[in-house]
Amino acid sequence: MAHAIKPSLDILNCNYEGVAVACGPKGLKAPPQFLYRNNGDGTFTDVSKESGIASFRGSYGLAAVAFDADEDGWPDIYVACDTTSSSLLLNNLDGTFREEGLMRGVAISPDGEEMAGMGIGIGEYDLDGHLDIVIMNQHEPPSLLRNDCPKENHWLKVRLEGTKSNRSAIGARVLVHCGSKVQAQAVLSQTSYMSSNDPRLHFGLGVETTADIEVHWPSEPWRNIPRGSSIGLSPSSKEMVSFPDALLAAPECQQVG
Ligand SMILES: [Ca+2]
Ligand SMILES: [Ca+2]
Repeated sequence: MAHAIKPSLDILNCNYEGVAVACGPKGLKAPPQFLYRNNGDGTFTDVSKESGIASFRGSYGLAAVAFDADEDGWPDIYVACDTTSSSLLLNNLDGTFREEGLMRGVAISPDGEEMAGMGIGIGEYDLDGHLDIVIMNQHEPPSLLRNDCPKENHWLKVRLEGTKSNRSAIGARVLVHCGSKVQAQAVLSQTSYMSSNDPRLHFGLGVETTADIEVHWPSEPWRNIPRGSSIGLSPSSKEMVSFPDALLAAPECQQVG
């Protein structure tokens, strides 16, 4: 902040309707971005440098959402930035990321303007199987970005409906075992700044055609959910799975919700 522009009526972005205020993002030093890896024991490790995330500089990142943009089975990250180009960080499958926002058409407006991206919502508006993006922009209409994913990777959607847990299944966590990997997603009421994702969870499977689904419902103690409560699937390629939690209760699981 020592080098930040001071409030002034004479400087753009430093006054509001004739009153000198703290300057907007322009003029402030663009901060680095961070990625923390979950250690699985309640702690996190800062992997910003080795993942390449820390090298993406020059933008005012405001909201970030992880989703599998190309359905290769590896999560990517979209970052909506304030007054600067937004970023799409694609997963290199080795713990690092590359930035392809401009190349993929999600960095700036169709007019070539940098937007003030705030909240992000990921979901499906056209049901073509590819996750689309809605961005809430400040002082501008929202942007709807259709995903024209060219690859024929397989995917799986999971829609949960609670009967003992809450009906929207908020708080449920889904693990998809596919090939040698495990993907984890949770049903949340919000996923970004004043925004939320499609409640249907979307998992990219890459070339895999089978998957096991393991659901941890909020009404069940985690320790009582055995691996055997998973449902094994053999989707031909792309499949929507919809089921209530009652179908997933293994006999030895005692529902408490
Ligand atoms: Ca991906
Ligand atoms: Ca779509």
